Amino acid sequence: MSEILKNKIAYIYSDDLVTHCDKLPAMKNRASIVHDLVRNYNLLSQENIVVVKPRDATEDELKSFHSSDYIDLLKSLNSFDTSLDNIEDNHLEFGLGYDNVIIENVFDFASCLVGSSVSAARLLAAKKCKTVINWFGGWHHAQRDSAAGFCYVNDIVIAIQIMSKFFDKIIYVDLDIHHGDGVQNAFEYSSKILTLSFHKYSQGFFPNTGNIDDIGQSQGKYYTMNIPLKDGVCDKTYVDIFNEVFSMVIENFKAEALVVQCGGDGLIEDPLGQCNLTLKGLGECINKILKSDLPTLFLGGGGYNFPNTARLWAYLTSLILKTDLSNDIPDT
Ligand code: V1S
Ligand code: CA
Ligand code: ZN
Repeated sequence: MSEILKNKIAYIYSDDLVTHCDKLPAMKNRASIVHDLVRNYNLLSQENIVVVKPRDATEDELKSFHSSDYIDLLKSLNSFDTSLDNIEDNHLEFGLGYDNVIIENVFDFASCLVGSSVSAARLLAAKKCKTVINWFGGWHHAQRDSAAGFCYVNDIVIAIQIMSKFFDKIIYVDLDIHHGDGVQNAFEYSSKILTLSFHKYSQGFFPNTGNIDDIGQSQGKYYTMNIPLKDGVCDKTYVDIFNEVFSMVIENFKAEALVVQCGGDGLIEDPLGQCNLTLKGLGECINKILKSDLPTLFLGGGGYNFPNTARLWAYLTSLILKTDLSNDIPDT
């Protein structure tokens, strides 16, 4: 296995993973659109990529971050009849309501989703691959005992926990236009995991956290970084700030690995983000990250203009593979 993967970039994919993600109410069919575009640009037949089928996460892996109460509730709701309107107060307490309605087979979804990023993290930890892409992961809002902001479980935290057993220091970079609150909260007491989120920070914008003064706690003080941005932020501002901050962090923190959440909701025409980033701007950030030449896990995240999100992730895949996208645009 390791010989086959040597020097290759792993692309995490399974039919089950896409089928589960396609059913998410806020992102209906987005996973298929993304995967179809990546595949039809022939990116998966490049010689330096290998498609890896992930395994499901175990209950212990889910509970390595989430509380037993929360995971046991998801398990008990696995065969919940979603056609009946019988939401209980208990469900709302665990964040299962407005943004995170109870979906069919919610526990199976959670194990499949977390399993995708756990599998990715294990490839990096075992040094089988230096770069892994999982566009179906990146659910940064889920908290220890609740769902939040379309995120049912936090695959990112669980992947970082696994990687941190093998890499002494890790930088988590969150390019999604929302604040990466769930990941920040999980590591705010740690000096080994530096979290860095770029996000829109304006009155009423979800999740309303990520002030520049939030810098971590206790031993983790100065290892939480927040870059709040104004409504409508454009490439020039975003990329200039990113370049300056990322260079400074790379020079001073001496990380051994990176985890990058590449949410596409900062792109122009995104109905939730309402900002003005382009593929070129986010691509420049990714190129800068690639220059650091560290083991890296690239994840998806938000992105509510589905065709544009698919364009972004197909383009980022081409940058990671160091190949040009064909001028023949696939029908998909
Ligand atoms: N912005 C926004 C938004 N839109 C929705 C939404 C829309 C239609 C629905 F049928 C259900 C929900 N929810 C929100 C935000 C959550 C945004 C999550 C972003 C996720 C990510 O891209 O970062 C990563 C995947 N939720 C809210 O604004 C929460 C409320 C605060 C709004 C008001 N209501 C009444 C309570 C919850
Ligand atoms: Ca962010
Ligand atoms: Zn987002």
